[in-house]
Amino acid sequence: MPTSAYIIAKYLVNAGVKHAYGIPGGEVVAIIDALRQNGIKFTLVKHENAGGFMAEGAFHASGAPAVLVATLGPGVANAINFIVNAHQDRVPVIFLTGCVDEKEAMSYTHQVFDHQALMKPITKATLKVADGAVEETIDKAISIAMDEPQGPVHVDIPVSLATAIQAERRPIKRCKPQYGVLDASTLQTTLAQINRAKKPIAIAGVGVLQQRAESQLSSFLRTHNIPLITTYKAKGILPEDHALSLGATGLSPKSESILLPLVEQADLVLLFGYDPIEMRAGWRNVWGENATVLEFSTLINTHYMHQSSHHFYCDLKTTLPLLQDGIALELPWPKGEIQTTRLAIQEAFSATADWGPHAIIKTAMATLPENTVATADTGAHRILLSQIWICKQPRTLLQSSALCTMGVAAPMALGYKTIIPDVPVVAFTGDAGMEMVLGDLATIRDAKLPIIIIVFVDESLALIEMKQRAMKFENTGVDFEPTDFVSIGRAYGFHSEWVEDAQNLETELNSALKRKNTSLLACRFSRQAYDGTF
Ligand SMILES: Cc1ncc(C[n+]2csc(CCOP(=O)(O)OP(=O)(O)O)c2C)c(N)n1
Repeated sequence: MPTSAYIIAKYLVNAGVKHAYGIPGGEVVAIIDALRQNGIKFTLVKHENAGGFMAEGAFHASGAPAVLVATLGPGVANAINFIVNAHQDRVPVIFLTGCVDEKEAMSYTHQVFDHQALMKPITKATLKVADGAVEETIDKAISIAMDEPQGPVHVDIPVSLATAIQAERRPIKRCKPQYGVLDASTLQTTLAQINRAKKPIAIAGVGVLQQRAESQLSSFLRTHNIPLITTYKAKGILPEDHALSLGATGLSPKSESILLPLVEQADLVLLFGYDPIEMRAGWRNVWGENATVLEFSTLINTHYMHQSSHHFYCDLKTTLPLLQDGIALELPWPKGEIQTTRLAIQEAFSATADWGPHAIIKTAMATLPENTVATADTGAHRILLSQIWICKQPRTLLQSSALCTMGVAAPMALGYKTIIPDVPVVAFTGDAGMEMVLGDLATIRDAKLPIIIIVFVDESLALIEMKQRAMKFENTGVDFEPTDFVSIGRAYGFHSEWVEDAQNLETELNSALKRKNTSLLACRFSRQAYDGTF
């Protein structure tokens, strides 16, 4: 007869989970052992937050929900930032925590607080496992996490229930809901609306990835010559060097100044899985008053960032092929506006100096193989990177683009590499973001997997410093003393070097690709090097 913990682990295995991350405490040892018994590898991390981002990296590589385990009290509290990120960035997470038994909590207070009250506003659901309903609890948790929009679900497991034997029951088989498809008359109206367009534009977001509908969208756009803008998460749905790709946007004022005027001119805006949580305020109600806006997504519009003419709550994989025939657009944007816009973007983001953030990104892009998967941290480096890093495939640049938290790049890179070790994985991080997660360099060491970490060393919170300067404030709380990243990297057994020119970076990257251990390349440049770049 299985224990509750065993049943939980079994359901996770059935959902495709192979790895879990976290830090044990006495209250979760039974859960960790049940994971082990079911073949789920548990990785000990140094901070629950970083562990969460490793789990997220594993999700991007596998499609199975991310699993983070934390002990009661401080373990739960340490994971908050990751959980909020998963909520905003639409990452399916099962957050397993231990808690004291209800009877115990009546007269015992050490480390005890109300986990569920803390979790309620930052998760899709917070569940406490109930005796006799373990299957329902864990199956519900997985379903809620994986249903769109995907997100985190917290599962609190009372200590004595984890080891309690549960009666054998028939496994639950939830019927996955099928979204509606366009009926014949709606389809005709939609095709007619699309056919009337002279200046159509498509915008795609994370929903396309959640539905794994990128190839259907790409062939729809190619068939009808419709140009595409993506959010940062949806980069690569069309190869970004394709003539119809207008690249990605979200946090760069420069890119907005070029793209927003184009979108304002569009007479047809097609939104595919577009979630404006990644966008700046300039994208609020940007389309022209007379534009037809057709939205295809499963995101209920409670955000009010925009309104559409029709919102189809539908399955993209089955809907998009319906739009493949019956559309015959004359050459859209006949005055060459798309080509002009592409050139303007290229011009706006062209190199300004032989060395600096721009040269680092361009050199990495030219040197690393095409199948490289990159992660980016948060800060000035990330905005520039998201604008100029060309993704030819989706899910090849991973980042926190809704919550925009720091300390994600190196952990996420490790999580991804754990699932797909053959793919080169590079983490781009600012120096402050790196220092936020230094402890988890030890987890990277222990994993014995070769990732490449590129640190943008400018001894500055560059993004905030730029904003501070633009507001004519004095530099306060944004500059810091030099850190010897190379010695730190070497202390963890990595190959670590200072890099101060593009040629050397190319050489180091080529060697890093052949190495069996992690490489940390500390790319040093002067402060204020991002001025005018994005
Ligand atoms: C956890 C967290 N704390 C603070 C911020 C605010 N913030 C955004 S960017 C940034 C600067 C990051 O500095 P660094 O990692 O050196 O990157 P850079 O901007 O220099 O590229 C800060 C502090 C944040 N987004 N996340």
